[in-house]
Amino acid sequence: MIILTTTAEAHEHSRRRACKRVLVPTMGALHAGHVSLIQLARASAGVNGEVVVSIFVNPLQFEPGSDYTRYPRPAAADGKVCRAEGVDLVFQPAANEMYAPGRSTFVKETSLSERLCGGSRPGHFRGVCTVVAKLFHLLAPAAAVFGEKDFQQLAIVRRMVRDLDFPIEIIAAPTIREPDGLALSSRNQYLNPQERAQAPIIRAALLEAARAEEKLSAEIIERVRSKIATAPLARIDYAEIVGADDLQPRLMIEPRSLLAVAVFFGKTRLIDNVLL
Ligand code: PAJ
Repeated sequence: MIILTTTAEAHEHSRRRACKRVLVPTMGALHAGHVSLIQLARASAGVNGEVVVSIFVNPLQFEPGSDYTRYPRPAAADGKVCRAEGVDLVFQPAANEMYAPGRSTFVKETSLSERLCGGSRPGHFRGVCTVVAKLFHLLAPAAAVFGEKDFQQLAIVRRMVRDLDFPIEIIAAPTIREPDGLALSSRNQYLNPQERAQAPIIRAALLEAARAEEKLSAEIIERVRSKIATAPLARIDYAEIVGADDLQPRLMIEPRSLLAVAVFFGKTRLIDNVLL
């Protein structure tokens, strides 16, 4: 396994290799969700292809005062996971390697980014698009894998790829969960035992909504809100029903309606979604 840490090396490597390269962008603290993405990347790249994992805690997508400094960075454990999964190349740059001082160019998607997580985390998706565009340039993959847990991120990356003509196939990966339904996330380790015990209410509420007979979005959302409210430590950031492709609100449940929620447990914000 090759480990590269500078943008110059990444450019040089991308120019030299001709096989099918598939990228899995991550912020590290790798868990079984990330592993499932790596395995999809291998399936897409084939045995002769190259699976690349980027590990970079991107300062640009963290709002001021959030968890950027305390975000977990278990470099040795992440290296082990990548080796065990047969990853060919890890790109793990330092923050000052990716961002020159005085940077003034960003990539901003201006429609899908406005609602949901974009509403509560202004600037977040501009940071995501900017770093993903840079990774696409640096590593020049034929395909890249993104998780459906971050459904809005996936939709925005697809839009960016279309709008800016990146010759890159975007592969969507299903959400991997704990046995009790909680979606795996690097942030789950922030939860204290009481919060962790209550967090599966999110998935339970989404599944109940998916089974419900109601056709009016407002009624379904009310159901979700009252179910989540039964967990005393939960505080809802948003619960919305949108079209899965345009991420615009839907008054009625239609084919490809997406129910997306963000819920705080203490300072930890968890997201999840389900197609209705
Ligand atoms: P990170 O949170 O590390 O997630 C990396 C990838 O793993 C994303 O595509 C995410 O959707 C996926 N993922 C996370 N949890 C998952 C789960 N439980 N099941 C399946 N996939 C899961 O998302 C980011 O990093 C960053 O925003 C990034 C795209 C790397 C840009 O900085």
